Amino acid sequence: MCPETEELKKEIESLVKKQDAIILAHNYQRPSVQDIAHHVGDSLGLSRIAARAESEVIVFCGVRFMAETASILSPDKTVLLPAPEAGCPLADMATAGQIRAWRARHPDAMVVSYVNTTAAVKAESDICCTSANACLVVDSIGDNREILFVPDRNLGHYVGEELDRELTLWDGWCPTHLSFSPMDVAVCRREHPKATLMVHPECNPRVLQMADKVAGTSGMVRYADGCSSNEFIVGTENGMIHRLEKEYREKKFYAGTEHFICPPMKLTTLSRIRATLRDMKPEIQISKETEHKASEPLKAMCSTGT
Ligand code: CIZ
Repeated sequence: MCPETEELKKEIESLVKKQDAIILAHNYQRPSVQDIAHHVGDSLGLSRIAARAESEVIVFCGVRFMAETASILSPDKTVLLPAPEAGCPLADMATAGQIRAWRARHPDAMVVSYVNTTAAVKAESDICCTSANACLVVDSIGDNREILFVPDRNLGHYVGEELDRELTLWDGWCPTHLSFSPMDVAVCRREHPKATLMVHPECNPRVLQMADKVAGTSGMVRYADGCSSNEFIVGTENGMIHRLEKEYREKKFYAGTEHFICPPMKLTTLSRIRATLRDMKPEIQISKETEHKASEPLKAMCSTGT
């Protein structure tokens, strides 16, 4: 490690103590950020850790909707987002006004929103889900209710296929996951014939059909642990490879494609974390009304036992 990075890490450590903070990093963050974090995980797992933590200050290294979720679940804590411009293109494909209008056209339907939504969209939803629990959440809703699933059409399509149930899908997608094509799968399979292919449900349905395992990031960590295979092709953002390599040193992990990069996820750097802790900003601010309304679908999700 270069002396500058070493110095930065020391400064961050001492600021963490001074501010009584905890650093949470999403699985898609840069390796250097994952390495200084107290916890690395998926967005909901990290938000739950934030809510249980004794620290009053949460530095959330991820994109905005994730820090918002942490703030909604920890309304009395200070949640800081080192890269405030880090949006999520998928989350930004649905606005609260659009969801209100959609619901008005389907007055008897339930709105299920993937956690990759803004707080304002969550506030218009009945129940949230993650990539890990989407099937369980949808299955908890009576068969006679129409379901409006927002915003990821591929995750919604996957859930519909798994449950043999028709869902009305919002036409949103993750550009990073869609960049992994069936052709990339064919190339990886040729290069790593012994590897097991794990893919994220936000990928193209044709890619999902070619996979050995479909899972969100927390599911991939568990699957790599339990699976007898020693080699894996990782069909999600490349930050995940660092997490998996650290956890299972004896196994090999290959990127599905070198294009598997979410640019907003890479905006967080060690120097921005230092500045965030030093200045105690930028802080996530959500109006009390939105916070309250957005907490309801998150609570509804938790009450399904997932
Ligand atoms: O919710 C998350 O953390 C995301 C974006 C992905 C996943 O599958 O964990």
